[in-house]
Amino acid sequence: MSVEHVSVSSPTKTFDVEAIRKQFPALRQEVHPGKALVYLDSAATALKPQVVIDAIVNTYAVDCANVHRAVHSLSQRATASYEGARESAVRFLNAAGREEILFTGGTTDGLNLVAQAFANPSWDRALSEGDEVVVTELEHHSDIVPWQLLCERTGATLKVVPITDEGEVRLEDFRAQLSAKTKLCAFAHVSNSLGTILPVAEMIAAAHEVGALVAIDGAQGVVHQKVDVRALDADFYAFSGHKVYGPTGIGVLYGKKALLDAMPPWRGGGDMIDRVTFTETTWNDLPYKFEAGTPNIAGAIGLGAALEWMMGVGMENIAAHEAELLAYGTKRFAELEGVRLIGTAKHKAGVLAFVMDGIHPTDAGSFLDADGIAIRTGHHCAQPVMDHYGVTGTARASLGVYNTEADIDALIEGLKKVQSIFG
Ligand code: 7TS
Repeated sequence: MSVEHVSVSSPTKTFDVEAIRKQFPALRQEVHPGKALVYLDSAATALKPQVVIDAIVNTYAVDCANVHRAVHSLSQRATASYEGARESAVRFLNAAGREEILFTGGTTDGLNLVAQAFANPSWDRALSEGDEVVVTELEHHSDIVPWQLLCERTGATLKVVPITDEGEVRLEDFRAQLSAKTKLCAFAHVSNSLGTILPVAEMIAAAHEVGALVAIDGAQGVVHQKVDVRALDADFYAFSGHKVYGPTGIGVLYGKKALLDAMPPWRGGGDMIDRVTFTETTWNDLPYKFEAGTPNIAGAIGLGAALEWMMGVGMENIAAHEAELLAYGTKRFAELEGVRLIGTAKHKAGVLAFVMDGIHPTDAGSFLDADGIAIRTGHHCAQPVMDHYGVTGTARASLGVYNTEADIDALIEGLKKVQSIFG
């Protein structure tokens, strides 16, 4: 339903944010009497357009059946929608085909799937003592801890690329950690705590030069710009449905077909097998080898609707709109005395993280909430980033496609009010 409401007459202009906003029912609420919602927490989870909600409701209300199992019409329809969602993800990422798109529980789940494979000695890429895994200092915990667990299990060593004080990852610092020992590199496309856009194409090429494979944490990467996994030459690319205007509990792991073919499955169960006997069990074809059990059917269908919705709005339009807002927000923050932006990389996506002199981020967040303004405060699951800046947490406003300059103005006025309360 939604895309025809969006007037897009050229790649970057006549993007109608008011028409977009009308499609998000959550934006119609007052959080407190007289306080309309100003939602600036999309990096944690994005609001959902009606078209996504409708797709989920329809799955449970009408096409309520298991997939890949029955000949009856409901199951056929559910299966067609579920596999249609996979096709949407193929186009969204420009994957080579449906075998390369695995439905997962989200980014965390996808990265753990990759980590499990590298810990499994039945894969010839499995790690062992002396091997190295390279991550960066700005990773989300879900792109740190799976690799720590992997190293613990295999005897491999975790190496960390430091960030600069602007929150950038410099290519020469990344290269300095690479050697013939490097078997796997894992890094974010976009940092959730700083907004930094990493030079992923160059980093992937450098990792490949030493023969390492690369897993990209794309949780924030797919939100703000068009991602082409083949142009990037990513080996694995994980993202979550709930950050791309889709449901929670669903995500995608892209993997190159040749790698997924060779990788052992992680979870055993229904759907992932070809033939089961007590002497030998063989695996189903891709992508099902990695999708054991009844999947999150409504989640996948909702995610498919979300990806179609984003592509309908136009990734270029989304990127241009958010870049304008980020520039506006950065300029307005400069007006505030005693407020320091954390994360000032040259290439940045829609995150404005900050600390305030003498005011705890949680206090700032609570006072803003009283005015209906939703931001996130805390360590943002990136404690090493907080350690880098010597803070326990920050306040973070993060942008989505539905945000406006008025939202930024409300935030700035709200922060001025907080400052006046704290004297
Ligand atoms: N990687 C990055 C860069 C993220 O931003 C997040 C979630 C994850 C991984 C994990 O995603 P999940 O869907 O599997 O949980 N980031 C945030 C955030 O910034 N605030 O809340 C969740």
